[in-house]
Amino acid sequence: MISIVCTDITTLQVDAIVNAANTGLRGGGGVDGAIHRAAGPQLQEYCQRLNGCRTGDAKISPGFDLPARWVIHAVGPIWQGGGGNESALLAACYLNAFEQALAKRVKSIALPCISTGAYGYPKPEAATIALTAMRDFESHFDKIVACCFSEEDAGLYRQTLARLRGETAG
Ligand code: AR6
Repeated sequence: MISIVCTDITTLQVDAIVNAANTGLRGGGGVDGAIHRAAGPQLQEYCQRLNGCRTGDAKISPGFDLPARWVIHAVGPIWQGGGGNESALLAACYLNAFEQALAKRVKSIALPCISTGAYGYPKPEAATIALTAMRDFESHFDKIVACCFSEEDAGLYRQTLARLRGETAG
């Protein structure tokens, strides 16, 4: 089941939340900053030992002080106009985040709109990639939460999900 919510991802009671991280896993602004603040300093210490993460890939850590047991740090591409393989990298980032979750037997997972903040990915295209990946993995989880951070983003996600479902219906 995919549900679309508009909230702070750090508050969600799920097995794993996904972070929109950078290749150095150094923490930063946006959702990354919020996750590090809520998880506490142990998260930064743990991440320093993970040797970074390539764009399109994902690494997992404990959630420390978060309600979520795990944090999956996924690194989305920086938008460069579309000619830098960004769409494949964004799709890979969701796929690898789900693979990390499955390896830990995660049943409920929440994901932010990766790359659409500081990294500048156009939101409609990013929503299609994100929700296509969520649909591909839907049957492996009890619950997939698409965690938007504005009502506008949540509306776009609802519209996009309805369109994708319509395209495959019948
Ligand atoms: N809960 C859910 N979503 C959030 C939250 C939150 N607490 N805060 C922001 N968002 P961004 P990126 C949304 O910039 O574009 C960091 O510095 C936000 O509205 O967090 O992948 C990293 O360290 C947007 O829709 O991530 C990297 O350097 C979405 O999260 C870089 O930014 C992603 O925005 C990654 O950039």
